Amino acid sequence: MPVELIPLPLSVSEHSGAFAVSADTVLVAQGAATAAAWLLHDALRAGTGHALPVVSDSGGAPAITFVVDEDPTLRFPSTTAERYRLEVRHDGATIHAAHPAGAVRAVQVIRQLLPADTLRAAPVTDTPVELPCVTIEDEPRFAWRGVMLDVARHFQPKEFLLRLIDIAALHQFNVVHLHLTDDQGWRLEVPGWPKLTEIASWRTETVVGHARDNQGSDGTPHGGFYTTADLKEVVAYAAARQITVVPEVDLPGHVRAALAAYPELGNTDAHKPVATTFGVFDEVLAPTDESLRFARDVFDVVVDIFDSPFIHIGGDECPRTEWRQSATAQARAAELGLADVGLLQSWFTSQFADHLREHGRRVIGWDEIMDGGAPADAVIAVWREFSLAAKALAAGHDVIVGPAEAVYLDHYASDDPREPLHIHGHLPLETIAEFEPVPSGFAGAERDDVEPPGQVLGVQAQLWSEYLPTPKAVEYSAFPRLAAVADMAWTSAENRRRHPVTERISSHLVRLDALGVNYRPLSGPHPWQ
Ligand code: TNX
Repeated sequence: MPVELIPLPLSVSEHSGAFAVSADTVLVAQGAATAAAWLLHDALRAGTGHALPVVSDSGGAPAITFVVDEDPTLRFPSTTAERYRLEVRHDGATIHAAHPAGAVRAVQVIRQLLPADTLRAAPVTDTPVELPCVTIEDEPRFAWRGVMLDVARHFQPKEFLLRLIDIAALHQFNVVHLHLTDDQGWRLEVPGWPKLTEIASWRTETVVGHARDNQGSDGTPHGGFYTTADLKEVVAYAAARQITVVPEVDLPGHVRAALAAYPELGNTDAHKPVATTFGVFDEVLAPTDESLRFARDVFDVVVDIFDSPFIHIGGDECPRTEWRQSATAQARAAELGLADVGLLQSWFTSQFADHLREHGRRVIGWDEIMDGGAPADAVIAVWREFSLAAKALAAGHDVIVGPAEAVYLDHYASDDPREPLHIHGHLPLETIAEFEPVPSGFAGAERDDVEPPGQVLGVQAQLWSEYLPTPKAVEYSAFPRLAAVADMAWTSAENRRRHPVTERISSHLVRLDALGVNYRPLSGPHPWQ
């Protein structure tokens, strides 16, 4: 059987035969290689029941050997840090990498090379599992391979975040972006601002409609938040898999939940509850010192919890309506010398970027932060339409490509009327499989690391959760389409053309089955979600 991997490595040479992984196999690793060996240990213990020892010397036993010759100049995000070579022979396997990240990527490939049943938590088996003999030389096309989960519209249990991280790791993603705040909920604790978790994390009704459709709600309360300890656990779990958790606090728009807790941060005297419908609301932060103090307190706790070099400040869909109607906002704009109150968003973005820069972090914002100008070091997360990627690159920004037309997994997977309720149009797997994320005219813009600026850092899928109330619903929307995004993000353009992901997807479903993923069948929608 030819090896069918998702994503597809740069080069795979298949040899005859296999290495039999049994209870006698040892995992050899030292120093920087040890973490990857333990990751494989955990995977094999779950899948075979055997707890293979991690040792510094095989003592002649059949071994999977990890060698990490660390190059200290490598840093995230960088494609070179994730480079690895995997060689499987009849008598053992060896992994070579120059950074622990590369060794962890090799572990994920081993998980895919083993029989899919090994991904299932299984009782102890005395039958060895076969790792086919191969030589793989690999490195990702893009340094940023992300998946965003919106935990604001619907709160998801911490256990599901861990599960999603593990499944993302199997697909060689290296970023999990958590959209932690929005109009319908606030999901983290901030010292000094207790009402965020007492009030802003909860809504009294579950949303079933869309603001644009004027639909109502069914009256069921919904909400939740992660404790600081929960989030630190999520960050550590991801770090063990060489995944960075990128937090997003969406400001200055999409703040109805925060304003329900602290109405004094808003522009009007209206005290509205946490939103129970979806859409774009007029309520935004007032451009005051108190709002800046709030944002600084929030970002201070965010940088304490998350070690990501990038912090997402949101910045999408921020209507100017309230600023135009507010004398205070107009006075502030005049005092700042802004030609128009609309430029207050740019002012907010620069304030956040300055503050985060003091913490050694860079801001990411949705593409609207370019309107009126964004700080030169801001990364633009392109979502409204792909053409904005070229615009952002031309302006010298680093770019994360995540447009609705190519990677919005909250859209319908097909136009079949039996698809469960989703948002907007439909995005079939084939469209994702064919999408080329580097805009024409910018060929080669993905090859390097963070320097120089003006590059495509990578690709990111979004899972907005207006209509994804449960882990099962998230999995249904995410899979198998997320596997096609993984291939777009990792696999070289040439390999994608020669071996389309659509030809490898059926064999991959066996892996998703073993993991118990509630994926949408290729043949059409489930009658359930
Ligand atoms: C637009 S994408 C939004 C989200 C919605 C999404 C639904 C973006 C930055 N803003 O608030 O959830 O559409 O597809």
